[in-house]
Amino acid sequence: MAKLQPSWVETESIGKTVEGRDMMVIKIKKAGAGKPNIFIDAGIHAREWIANAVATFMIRELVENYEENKDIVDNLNIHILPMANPDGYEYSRSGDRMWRKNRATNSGSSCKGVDLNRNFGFHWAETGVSFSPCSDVYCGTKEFSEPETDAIRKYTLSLEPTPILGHSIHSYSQLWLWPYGFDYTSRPDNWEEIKKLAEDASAALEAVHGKYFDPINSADLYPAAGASDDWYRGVLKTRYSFTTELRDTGLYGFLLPAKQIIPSGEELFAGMKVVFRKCIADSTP
Ligand code: 0X9
Ligand code: ZN
Ligand code: ZN
Repeated sequence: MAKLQPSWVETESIGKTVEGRDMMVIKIKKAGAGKPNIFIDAGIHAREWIANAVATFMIRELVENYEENKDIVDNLNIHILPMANPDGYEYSRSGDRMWRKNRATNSGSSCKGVDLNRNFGFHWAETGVSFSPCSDVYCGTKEFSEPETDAIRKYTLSLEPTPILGHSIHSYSQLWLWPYGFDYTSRPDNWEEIKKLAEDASAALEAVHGKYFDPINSADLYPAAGASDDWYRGVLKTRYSFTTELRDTGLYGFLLPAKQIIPSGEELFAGMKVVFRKCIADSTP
């Protein structure tokens, strides 16, 4: 029998996609008013299926294994968008398994889709984008041109207090990326504590199944502007922001076998718990 949804878990549609699907956020808000908020997006890129799966794994851990994760759930309000690009996800199942973008119609082109991780409004379109609608890194006509990114912007800006963490889950390459990613030389003023937290999280992750997630600056992967992580830190002003690139390092790539879902969830959750606990410690007087 299905477990009853606890009173402290709520879902909300934060907006509609291009094709009219709901953008569903799950809020784990046992901590309640006055406790810090955090926001996690997953599946911004359609073909990165392990990201959505791991987000739902973490939701299960937090909600159904509450007793084990009590110190986190009692002290943090956790907002998770496990399916940030549902139109693209559906198309990656029914049309093209390697689809990345959303499913926007682009005027003057027969090519569909905008790369949602090039559409956020912080140094938008300055690096690592294309202005061609046929490109996989097409940044759109302007910042937040897409309903999916605009819904994330509005929802996260509405949270009070401002989230202490914004986190984006992708695949693949096994990386724990820290900001900024739009340029090699721009860093948040507290980059040293952000970098240290990426290193600590990566170490905890590695201890679970021996997978190493390199904790590097995003721009050192390649400079790319308009990603959610940069906007969380630069505009929303979260103290921490990260992008994690999950398994693997290329053997299966985006086509990760289903038997790696649970271990991928277990290891990312171990890393995230280090981040969650730091967020709590920083917010405790
Ligand atoms: O290019 C991306 O959007 C991310 N990599 S992926 O292979 N999943 O597409 C990395 C984004 C890193 N963050 C920034 N560049 N700000
Ligand atoms: Zn700039
Ligand atoms: Zn991605």
